[in-house]
Amino acid sequence: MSDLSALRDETLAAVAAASEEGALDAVRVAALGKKGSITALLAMLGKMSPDERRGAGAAINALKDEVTQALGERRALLKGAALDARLKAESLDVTLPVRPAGIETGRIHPISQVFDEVTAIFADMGFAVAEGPDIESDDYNFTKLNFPPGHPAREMHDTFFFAPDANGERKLLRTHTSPVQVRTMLTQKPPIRVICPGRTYRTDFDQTHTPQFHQVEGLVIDKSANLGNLKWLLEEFCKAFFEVKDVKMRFRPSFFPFTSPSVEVDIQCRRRGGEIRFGEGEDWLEVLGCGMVHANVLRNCGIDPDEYQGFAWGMGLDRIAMLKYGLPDLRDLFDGDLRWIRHYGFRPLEIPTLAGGLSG
Ligand code: 2NL
Repeated sequence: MSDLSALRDETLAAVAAASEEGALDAVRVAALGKKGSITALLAMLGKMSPDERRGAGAAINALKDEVTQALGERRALLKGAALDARLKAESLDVTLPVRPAGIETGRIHPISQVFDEVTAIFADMGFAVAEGPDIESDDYNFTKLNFPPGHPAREMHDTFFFAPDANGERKLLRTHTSPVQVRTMLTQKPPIRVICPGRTYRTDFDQTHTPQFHQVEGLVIDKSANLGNLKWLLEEFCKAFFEVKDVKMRFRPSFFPFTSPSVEVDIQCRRRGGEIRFGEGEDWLEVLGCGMVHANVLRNCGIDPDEYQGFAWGMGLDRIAMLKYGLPDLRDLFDGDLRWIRHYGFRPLEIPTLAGGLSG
């Protein structure tokens, strides 16, 4: 029994000496683990006579209980001490200013803002938004749109072509968003009312052109869609977009392969210094092109021109963004300069709606 009392003193001393939970666990394993000293004593009970077992069993079990309890108490103590130490070390200065979140410092690019504004205006008039791929076939970008074979616009002029594939097909970067309308006509039955905003590409780079730019086109196909409807629609659009009560617009005859008749649209403005005002003045500013969809285009896209007719329009977003927000240089739109976006960008939560105001 003196063995037992030595083991008791030794084990309890080890428990008391353990200074962190890992060390305490090592003491537990050494005493009560599979190969522990107390476990070994308990295993010996099986080999004793019933008399011996009665005396020794009680003493060994009492030792086991005492050690188990000591371990539990020591563990609770160490846990508390560890928490106290962490709380001391990780003190937090709650008086420091809060770091601003991305939602406050991030900015919406003026092009994205104008996309959202244009979408809000046409959505309000019942238009859906359609999108398509930037890489297009010659067929959807040109042929279906009534560009005659050998037409200069489809040759190297202005178009980024890819190398021909195994079938000899030459893909390209769309030069306008019209192929999206082609896809819409091929897959949907009239009446159709869509706008197609997106990226477009032409091999042009100077003060007023970037090789990648942005367009919004619109398309209406119905039994009686006519130029009068188109005029009204564009007037409503310009008033809403430029946020003026009244605009004077001028419709000039023009040419596009995919419309007939074709029209270019100017709006009246006054330029003073670097500033432009719409709805007054004596200058004219070209804002978009439009027309009645050419019968060949309707036919090419599976629509019977004897039953349906339609109108379409297209405008450069970069240009109307510059006009509306007084952006001095087109190339700034594509530079990714943080100082510029902080000045000209829009707050993420001020989403344009007709009811709430477009530009806040
Ligand atoms: C401009 C002129 C225009 C269209 C685009 C179009 C599309 C189809 C059929 C007929 Cl699928 N027309 N789009 C029509 C007239 C003008 O864009 O100056 N854009 C910047």
